[in-house]
Amino acid sequence: MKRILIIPILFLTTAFAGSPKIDSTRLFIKLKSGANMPESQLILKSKHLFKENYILTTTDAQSLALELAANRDIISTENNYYADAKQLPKEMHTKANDPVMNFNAFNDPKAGRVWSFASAAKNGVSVDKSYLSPLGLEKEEIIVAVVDTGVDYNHEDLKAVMWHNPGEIAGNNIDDDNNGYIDDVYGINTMDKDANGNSTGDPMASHSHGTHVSGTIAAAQNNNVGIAGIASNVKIMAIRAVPDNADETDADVVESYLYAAKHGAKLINCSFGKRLNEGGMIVNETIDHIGQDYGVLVFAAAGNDYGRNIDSDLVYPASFQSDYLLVVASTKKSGGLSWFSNVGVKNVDLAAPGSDIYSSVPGNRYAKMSGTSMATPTSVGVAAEVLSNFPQLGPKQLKKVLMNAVTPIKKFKKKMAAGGRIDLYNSLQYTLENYINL
Ligand SMILES: [Ca+2]
Ligand SMILES: [Ca+2]
Ligand SMILES: [Ca+2]
Repeated sequence: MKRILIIPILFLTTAFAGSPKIDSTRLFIKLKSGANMPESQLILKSKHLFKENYILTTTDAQSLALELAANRDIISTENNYYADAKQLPKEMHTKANDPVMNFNAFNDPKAGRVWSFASAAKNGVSVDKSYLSPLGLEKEEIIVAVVDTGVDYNHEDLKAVMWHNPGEIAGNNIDDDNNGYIDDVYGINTMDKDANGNSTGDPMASHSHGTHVSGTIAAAQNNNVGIAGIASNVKIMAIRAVPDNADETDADVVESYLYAAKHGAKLINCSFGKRLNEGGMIVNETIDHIGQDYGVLVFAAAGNDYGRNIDSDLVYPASFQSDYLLVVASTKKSGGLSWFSNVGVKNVDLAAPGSDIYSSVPGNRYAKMSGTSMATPTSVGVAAEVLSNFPQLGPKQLKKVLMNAVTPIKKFKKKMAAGGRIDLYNSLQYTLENYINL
């Protein structure tokens, strides 16, 4: 008889939610080119986002939207929606009889617990194999933004791989690089605003989620401490935009994406999502904008609504249409899809290990977590290592490599576009062999 599984509750969505909650203090507007910012007593502040898009701070977003509807200088307005509260994946502590694998590429004492490092035949993504037979190329440093619940940047296995804003001096209460953020040394915190309503500069973790995601991508390899991340020459930019109840807003997501792109991130990990959107397109436009103008590829979790098809039953940002978005489903150690993972042959691109993933959590600890939240950084880690070896790849080329080089799995054919599990070894070999044709 099989052992009884204790199933954690994750990404618990509010199945009977009504319309999404609207932020009454902010409104997005699209201004006609060359037009002046409209004047209204309801507007407290305006901030340019990109192209014709602005965000207004207001005393009453709904009244302002009504007022601007008649203004010929305004192409459109869009509310700032909340995601709706839900539960993030929880830490599951390891058990004495949890299997420990033998990986030869790393000396990190707990790396053997990261089962996804195994070969494709053992349902992993061939991390160990890739490092044991390196291509011999000089690897470029890749900046990865983790837009999440913040990161414990003092963690013993993360502190060496944290991105540092080169223009910012820590702790002097001055915005040294004049980017609008004071003391943003590791990234920003859109969950914490200063007296002027600006996001603050300390993305220290609140929930363990973002620290776990970061370790999977980038935990220091071969330092004889903890685990190893999948990528070897990567820096984590920490952006806290997801509150502990996962009720993030579109405005904070847009701000995070723009910050990441402008400060050099080439990959963005988005292990969050929401079910309701009501036509809001600003996040989708931002993904296209940073893809086209900054060469960024955004990775989004397919979501954990127990096999929901996100082609017909949409979730965001995963169901947005963009060449610069890669959407990830979750697999388990036995090779199949995780019981919770969403699917969609059109909107889900590929799958990656996401069940029982062992990684770093705040306070120099390590724990397992499960979710498409964990499958996403597994893919980002693979992508970062490929990009590090082949830094000339653009975001669309990188997406093509990762999708074409999956380990094909028959059962996945009708569930996601690439029909298989991401694989580091195959992706590196595929790029090497097809480089001139990509
Ligand atoms: Ca600054
Ligand atoms: Ca400073
Ligand atoms: Ca380590």
